Amino acid sequence: MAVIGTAGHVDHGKSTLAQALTGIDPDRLREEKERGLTIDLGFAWLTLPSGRELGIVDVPGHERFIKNMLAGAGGVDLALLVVAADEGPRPQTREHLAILDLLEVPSGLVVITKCDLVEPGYVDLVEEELAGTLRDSANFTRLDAGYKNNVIPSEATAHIDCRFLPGHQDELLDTIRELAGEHVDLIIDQLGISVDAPRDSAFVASMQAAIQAEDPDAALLPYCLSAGTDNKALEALGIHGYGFVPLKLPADLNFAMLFHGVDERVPVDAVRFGARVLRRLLDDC
Ligand SMILES: Nc1nc2c(ncn2[C@@H]2O[C@H](COP(=O)(O)OP(=O)(O)OP(=O)(O)O)[C@@H](O)[C@H]2O)c(=O)[nH]1
Ligand SMILES: [Mg+2]
Repeated sequence: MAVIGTAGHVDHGKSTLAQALTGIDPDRLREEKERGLTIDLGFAWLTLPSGRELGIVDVPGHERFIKNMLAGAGGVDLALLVVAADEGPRPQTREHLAILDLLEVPSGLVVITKCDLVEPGYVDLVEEELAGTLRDSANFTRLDAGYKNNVIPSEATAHIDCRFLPGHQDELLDTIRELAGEHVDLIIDQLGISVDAPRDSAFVASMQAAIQAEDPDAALLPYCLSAGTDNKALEALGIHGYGFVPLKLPADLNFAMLFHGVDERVPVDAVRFGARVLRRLLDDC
């Protein structure tokens, strides 16, 4: 029997998804039902229309029960990484993903839950954020070949801008080498590190206070940014960069799609908001 495992941050809807798929409530302990929180592993199963049997191991998301999650994730054939649309990726989303990676779970997919709690269009933003957070990326940015119209070029060069998740450098380079094949030389002309800035610091608390003074509903969340290249150079000098660019953007502006694109722009009001927040942050430092 193939086994599917859930994974993801606390309260993002893992058990609800397992129940929706199977009709079986995986939270079997009384305390779990009373608290609405998974503590220990839960199990559910279903038979696919093809007759194939599937088992589901439902894991807790709360960081206190990470040991139980670890026990459940070993040996699953496919992981369902559950991310709630109203919160996006949170610390245990990344932690569980790292565990699945470590345990070499062979395949997985991301399930976005609680789509009913957000405005239409917002799910697209969550999807884009997830793509940058969960995957390495490689984009062709420059292609050069030839010097004359009627001469076949003896050489062609493609520049690839790669962004790898922390710890994924070798894997990404191996994949590119394999895809390039034996007739293409891979030359690394610039190699940056993946940096991870500390979250429990007075500076982060100041950022939180500065943004909440201008927008009381705002929450400061850590996330994995596929940009912020300058921070790599600063990290070498012992300076942590946070990519803190506070902009209060209209819900219907898909900024992620405009970022470093041909028509990159934000409303003037968003910049004014950001200037006010940064002023507060500077005053506090
Ligand atoms: N509106 C809405 N609520 C949802 C959805 N999925 C889950 N919920 C609610 O979110 C809460 C948490 O759901 P759970 O399934 O217990 O979350 P979980 O990821 O299993 O939580 P832990 O196991 O404790 O990490 C419950 O009150 C669910 O009813 C959804 O798609 N829409
Ligand atoms: Mg649960």
